[in-house]
Amino acid sequence: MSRPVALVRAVPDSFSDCVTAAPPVPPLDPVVAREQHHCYAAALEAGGFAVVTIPGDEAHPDSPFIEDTAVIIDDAALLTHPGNPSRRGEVAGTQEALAGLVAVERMPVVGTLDGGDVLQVGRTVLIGLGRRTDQAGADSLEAFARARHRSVRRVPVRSTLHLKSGLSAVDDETVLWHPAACDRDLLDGLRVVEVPGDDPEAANVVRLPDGAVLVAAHQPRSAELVAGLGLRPVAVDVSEFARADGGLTCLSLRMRSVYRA
Ligand code: CIR
Repeated sequence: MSRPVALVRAVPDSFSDCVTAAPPVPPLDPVVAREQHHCYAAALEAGGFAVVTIPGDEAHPDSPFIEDTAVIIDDAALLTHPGNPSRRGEVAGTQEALAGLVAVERMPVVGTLDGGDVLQVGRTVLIGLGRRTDQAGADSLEAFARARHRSVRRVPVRSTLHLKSGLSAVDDETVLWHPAACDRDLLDGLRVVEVPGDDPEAANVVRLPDGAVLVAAHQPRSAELVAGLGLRPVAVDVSEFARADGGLTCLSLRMRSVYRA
């Protein structure tokens, strides 16, 4: 049986040197992260993805956050130019892994774009403008998305690292939204479920092909909201990645139109 592909990137020993807004105490532990990453990949697989794992990259501690390095629309990928210069070298590994799966395009090195700022809901692509993605980066993605008949909206990010740090989709029209991510008015036309509380990451979930929704175990609010929508939450512990400022979505590149046995 063929299933949509999800690409993940293994945790390197250097994971303890990830870029973080504040130094994590205690320091990040690559062994814990690796264990959690394994469970994350298993949950994607159980939910209907064919998971492809590429090796970790010791030179790039943040490389497990593979979502930031490419945006996939249909059967094509746009390689990004990440906003944090220390992460730009991650893109080569993603490029190599995607080569056999999708048509790959590279954006010009003017402007910055992180995949974590790109939310696809139905045929709409929301591009967050903030700490990691600028207008020139958004221009590249907009051209790529419009060529694939998507409508595009630019959304200033309020205070989260990425747009998706506080906004994600549970189906083709419904989003979980935390006010720290963006202005609610910019989500006009979508069904918006507000996530209460102090932690925007509770709004970061992953849709699984079988219809269930992956939620972070340390964010019980996500599971409640997802269940309230009549969907089945599947919890996975990604707390070590949260300490590195990452959420569930950033740990994989999901290709809904690319199938593999
Ligand atoms: C970074 O600061 O770039 C990483 N430590 C975390 C990236 C998380 N990515 C994401 O939310 N899309």
